[in-house]
Amino acid sequence: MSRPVLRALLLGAVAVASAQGEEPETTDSVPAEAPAEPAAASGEVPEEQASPIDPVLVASVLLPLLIAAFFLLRGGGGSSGKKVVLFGPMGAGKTSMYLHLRFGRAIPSHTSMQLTSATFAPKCEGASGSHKPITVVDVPGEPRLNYQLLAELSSATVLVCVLDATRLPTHAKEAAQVLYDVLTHETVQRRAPALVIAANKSDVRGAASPDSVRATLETELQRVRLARTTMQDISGSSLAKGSLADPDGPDFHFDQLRPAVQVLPTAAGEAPKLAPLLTALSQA
Ligand SMILES: Nc1nc2c(ncn2[C@@H]2O[C@H](COP(=O)(O)OP(=O)(O)OP(=O)(O)O)[C@@H](O)[C@H]2O)c(=O)[nH]1
Ligand SMILES: [Mg+2]
Repeated sequence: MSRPVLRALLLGAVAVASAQGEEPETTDSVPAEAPAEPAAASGEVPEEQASPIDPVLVASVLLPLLIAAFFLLRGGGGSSGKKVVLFGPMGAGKTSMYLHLRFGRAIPSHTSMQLTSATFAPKCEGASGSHKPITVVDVPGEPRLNYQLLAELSSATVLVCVLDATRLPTHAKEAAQVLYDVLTHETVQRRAPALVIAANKSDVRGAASPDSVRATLETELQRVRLARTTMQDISGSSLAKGSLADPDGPDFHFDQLRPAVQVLPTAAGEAPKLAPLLTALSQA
C-alpha cells in the first residue's frame, strides 16, 4: 500500500519543484502597450529578471514530503500492508486463532461481542520462515454484527472463514450464509482477495476432513444461492451474469473462484496445526 502513496508524494514534490521553477507568466506579464519601467531607462537590472524561486517556500513544502517518503521507504507504517480477516460462525475458534498468532501460545477465549484488530508479526512455533507484520482482524461470529465484517472487505487481502469441523452440519449452514454475503459483495468480486477455509478443532477426534468440509460447504452455498436469488427475483433486483448471485449459473464449486480456495485443517491451540495456516497467509 505504501508504493502508490510514496509515488504520489514524490510526484507531488516534483510538481511543486517544477511549478516553482516556471516563469510566472500570468501574474508578472506586462501588457505590450504598457509604458517602459523607469528602472530600465536608468540602466538598472529589472527586478523580474531575478530568480522567482522562493527557497524558504520550496523547503517548507518539500521537507515534509521528503520526510514522509523516507519513513514510507523504511517501512515506517509497521506493516507489509497485508490484512487478514477472520470470520465465521460463533464458537468456531477465531479469537483462539487470533490470540495464538499474536502471542505465540494457546490462550483461553470466550464469545466476542466486538471486533478486534492489531498489526503484528505472527508467532507460531514450528512455522518456517520469518513472518512480516500483518494486520489480523477477528470479527465476532454473532450474525447481528455482520455489518462489521462487510465493512472490512474493501481492504482485506486474505479472508479466512473459520468453522468448527466437529460440528460440520450446523457450522457449514451458518458459514454458507455469511460466505454468500462475502462472495457476492461488490468489493470482493472486484478485488478477489484470497479465501482460506479453516476446518478448525481438527485436534478433536471425529472432526470432519477438509474434503468433507469443502463438499458440505459447496452444497450449503448452493442452497443459500437458490434461496437468495429466488428472493431477488421476486424483489426484481438485477443479477450479475455468471456470478454466485446468478441463479442460472452452474452449481457452485469453490474451484470456480480465483484465486484458488484452500481448505486447511487447523487447531487453534496447537502450533503444529496452525503452522499451515500461517504459511498460507504468508503466501497469499
Ligand atoms: N479443541 C479445540 N477447541 C478450540 C479450538 N479453537 C477454539 N477452541 C475452543 O472453542 C471455544 C470457542 O473459541 P473462540 O475462539 O472463542 O471462538 P470464536 O470463533 O472467536 O467465537 P465468537 O467470538 O463467538 O465468534 C473456546 O472454548 C476455545 O477454547 C481448537 O482448535 N480445538
Ligand atoms: Mg471470538
